[in-house]
Amino acid sequence: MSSVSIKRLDATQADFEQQLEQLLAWESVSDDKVNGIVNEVIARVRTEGDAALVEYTNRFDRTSATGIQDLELGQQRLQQALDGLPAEQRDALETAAQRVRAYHERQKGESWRYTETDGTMLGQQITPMDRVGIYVPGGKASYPSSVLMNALPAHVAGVKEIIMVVPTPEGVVNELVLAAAALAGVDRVFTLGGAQAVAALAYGTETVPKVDKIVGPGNIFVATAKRAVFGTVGIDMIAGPSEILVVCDGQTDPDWVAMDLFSQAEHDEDAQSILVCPDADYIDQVEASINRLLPTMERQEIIRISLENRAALIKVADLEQAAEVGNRIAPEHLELSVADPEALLPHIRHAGAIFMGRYTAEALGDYCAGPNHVLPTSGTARFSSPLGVYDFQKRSSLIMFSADGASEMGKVASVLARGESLTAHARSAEYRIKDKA
Ligand code: HSO
Ligand code: ZN
Repeated sequence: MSSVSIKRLDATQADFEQQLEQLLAWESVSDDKVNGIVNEVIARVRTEGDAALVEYTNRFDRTSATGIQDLELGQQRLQQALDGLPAEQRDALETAAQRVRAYHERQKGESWRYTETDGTMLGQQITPMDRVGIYVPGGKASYPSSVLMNALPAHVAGVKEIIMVVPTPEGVVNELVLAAAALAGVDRVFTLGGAQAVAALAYGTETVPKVDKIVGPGNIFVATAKRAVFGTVGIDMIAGPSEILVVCDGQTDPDWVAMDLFSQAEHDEDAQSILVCPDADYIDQVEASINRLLPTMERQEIIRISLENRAALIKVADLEQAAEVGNRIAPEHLELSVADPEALLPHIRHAGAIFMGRYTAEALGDYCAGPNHVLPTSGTARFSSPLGVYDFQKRSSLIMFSADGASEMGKVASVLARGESLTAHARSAEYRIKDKA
């Protein structure tokens, strides 16, 4: 088997920035043909409801549902999936769920208020969304861990009803996905997928309830449909391919680092794995590990394509420069595989999740550390955050004026309203001014 050819970059060279830009170039495709199909599917689900869902599902997922009742799995079925798991899998899933729940409990927003000296009260009230939809992909990217990561924060936020949709091509259901749904407090599950599932959640049908927000990853049809219904409902981010950036001081076992790079490369051919290190000899060692270990990997074809297309081994002057490169990339996952991660942490500004120290394999974060594995990708960690409880809560402002407060602020509002030529605003405020001159 030929050795893997991985790009080498050197951050101390003048053309580094240009090379980095090329390496990071990634565009989420928007396709006219896909847009056309998705718009038609959405329109038909809106007008024909359940009947369109049954027809599309039978056509696209090659099922033979006779009515919408064949496309819903009840709580009993979820419980049966959980009860049917081998003890080892059930224990692992329960441990993961418990840790993810505990971590997210700490994210719950607190309502607050304060009172001014004249008795005026101001504040902010936090409330959960009423109902959310979780899209779970079918086929190769159907991850039970993602069911936990999407549903548990909604549950912790206090969302009243969580609706899950998951396509079951040829009618094949994933027992672990159903078991995870049972553990995470999902209320209803429909075996729907694609744009038709997104449309059903966004607009509601006779049977599928309309939700307030849709989260969860999906293929290009799902992503396009989510974009199309945004505004009618809220959506989470549109996720790009998985990424890992390992910053290493050259002292970690190179096999560990090679496997950490594989762990995200195995997700798909477009995933991006990058090593940044000040030690050129160590980079050679990791490359040797990659070449030795790759033939032992079940998903070696995917890993090879991902590494050859999008991976890089980057030499830097020192760890501080490694942190700078990390900030420039703003990766989904950043491993600080160094002796003193705390010392490096203050230099890190942009990353979805930061894995500190040699023992902290990113894979632990994917399953059971506790923090969410739904993270900003493609450099969006510059301005966005992991999925969390706060994505399922809203804030309402609270304002209660005392008579004195209304009088004082009435004067201010009146002046500003007249400046905007909005006389009703001005007079509404002025009615409440005491001792009008
Ligand atoms: N690493 C993925 C999540 C995942 N990994 C699920 C394994 N299962 C998010 O980038
Ligand atoms: Zn992963």
